[in-house]
Amino acid sequence: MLNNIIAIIAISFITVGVIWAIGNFTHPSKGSSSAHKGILLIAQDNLFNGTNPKIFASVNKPEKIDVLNKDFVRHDFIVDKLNINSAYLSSDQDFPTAIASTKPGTFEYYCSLHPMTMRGEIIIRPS
Ligand SMILES: [Cu+2]
Repeated sequence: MLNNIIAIIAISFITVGVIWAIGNFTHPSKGSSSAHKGILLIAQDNLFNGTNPKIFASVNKPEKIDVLNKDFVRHDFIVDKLNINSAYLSSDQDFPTAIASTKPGTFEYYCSLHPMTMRGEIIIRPS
């Protein structure tokens, strides 16, 4: 009797383990995916990603970008020459868009509410 119970418990553990393994095999975790996810630009403490980084893209190859406001104040994301304007983003709001250009060049991005501190460059390289 005791042996049967131990056997049932063991089989249960094995079954759960196999189901878990199959689940992992058919639904690999998103972290291991090599798909291109684009750039996440976080507006926080009146900066973009802490350093207002240069953003690189190539001619005729749109680069996905998501601008996320992590501040309590509003921000926006504007690139005049690429016709990008997020409008005001409130706290925790995001603005998915793409950097796309048919010509190489350097384009300024900025927040219209904090243009002194929130400003950087987008560099479109020839492809
Ligand atoms: Cu701002």
